[in-house]
Amino acid sequence: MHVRSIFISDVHLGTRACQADRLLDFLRDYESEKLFLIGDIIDFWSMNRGIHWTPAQNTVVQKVLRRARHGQQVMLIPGNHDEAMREYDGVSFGDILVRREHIHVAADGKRYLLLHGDEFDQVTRYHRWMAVIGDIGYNLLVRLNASLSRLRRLLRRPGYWSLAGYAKSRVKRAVSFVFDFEDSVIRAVRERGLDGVICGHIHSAALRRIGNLVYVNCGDWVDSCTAIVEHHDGRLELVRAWQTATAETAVPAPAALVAVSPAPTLGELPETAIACNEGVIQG
Ligand SMILES: [Mn+2]
Repeated sequence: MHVRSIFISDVHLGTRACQADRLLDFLRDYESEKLFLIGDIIDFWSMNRGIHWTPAQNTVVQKVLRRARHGQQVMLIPGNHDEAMREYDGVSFGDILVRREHIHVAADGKRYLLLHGDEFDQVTRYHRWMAVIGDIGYNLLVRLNASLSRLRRLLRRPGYWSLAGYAKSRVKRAVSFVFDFEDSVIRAVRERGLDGVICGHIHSAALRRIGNLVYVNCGDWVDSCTAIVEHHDGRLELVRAWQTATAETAVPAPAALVAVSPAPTLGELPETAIACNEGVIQG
């Protein structure tokens, strides 16, 4: 498929978690005029602790360089895991332009702020709890807690300490973290008079209207394997690579794709968050 632009973030090359094969499949399926790499592409942070570099990750780099060489506009907006690159704002490396942030004008004239997003993150560490502890995890914790209480009685420790309660407070902070993040990003975009934002960082793909603005998050390539594409008419679409890989052979393609127009309205929460609210967070 040929699209106008591709937006990807949080690839985390150099780590074991990086799903380079999935990304290669996606890049094979989607050709574009412009390619925007929106941060945490190479994970220098974790590479300090040890490098996990596979042939597939090498191929990702080669494919990106090749696109730039063949006249595609390729831009790298560094994230917090590749923040060393931020010193090179405005510098081109092998036809890849590095920018701190960028205003992308879509084919329909809409103006989107492109930035990684860690600038708006107050509590980076907590959001992973959201993925780790769903309601299944919560039930598990409750059971684990029963054994823990027995142990505490055995050790004659006074009082009652709830592991699940502790985790619950953490999840609560995680969920509010995601919405705080979106709120502050959207506020910044509104102040600048733009139509929307395309960011990454929180590993939570999204494409929805918030008021009169569009909030777009590219997701990641360590877990969800998602990207945003802009069609030639300016329409944005969230592509989930897990589904596009099979779309050609078996499943009808449109089911895998979510377009911007029927996106949920302001106030509606993503399903995961609703599940969290019902299952876990009850005060
Ligand atoms: Mn990040």
